Amino acid sequence: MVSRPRPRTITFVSRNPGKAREVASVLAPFGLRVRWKRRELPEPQAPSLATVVAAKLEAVRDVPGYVLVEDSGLFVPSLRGFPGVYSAHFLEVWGFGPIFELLRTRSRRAYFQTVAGLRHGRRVRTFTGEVHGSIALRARGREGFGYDPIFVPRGWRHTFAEVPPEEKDAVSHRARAIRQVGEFLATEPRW
Ligand code: ITT
Repeated sequence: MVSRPRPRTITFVSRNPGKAREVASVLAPFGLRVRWKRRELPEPQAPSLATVVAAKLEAVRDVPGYVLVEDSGLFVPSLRGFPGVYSAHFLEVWGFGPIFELLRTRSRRAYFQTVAGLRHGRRVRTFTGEVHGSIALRARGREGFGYDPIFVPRGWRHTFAEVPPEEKDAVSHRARAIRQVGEFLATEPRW
């Protein structure tokens, strides 16, 4: 059996610098260096993160080596999963205001989900991570990005934006998905 050398570098394609930082720090303990390629990928209107990731994986076919993409969203079950797959667009257009308004009379329970997609040549794999918690009564903190100021993980008193990056990385949806990527590459050297 011929085993291939393990990858040392992964190219992460995204427009979001906050994601790139988190992906790099989660993969570092696996001995993987992350090269961030800043690129806006097509995001079709799709019913699931997995469908968006499939489109992103298709769009990075031209990138050589091991390539990673991901799509994430904040899902509020009492809003039937909204903003979910529309999280980026909703935040850009409306900010947090309408979410606070809608949740005045509804359950504040929420979760983040990340679907990560790994490509190497023609092979692709996906990995999913989630973190459950609730929507804060107001935005708090300056760390992180996106919805971090309004998300409180279950069992925490602080939002993701109120803690140092390592604390978010210990439990986050993204870290949970990306750690699986690191574990997969560590145990599947022939992939
Ligand atoms: P890509 O180029 O990787 O797609 P993006 O910022 O457009 O970058 P998404 O579509 O996956 O990424 O993001 C959906 C939205 O959810 C967007 O507004 C993000 O800021 C937000 N988001 C994603 N991950 C988050 C996290 O860990 N904490 C807070 N908000 C997050």
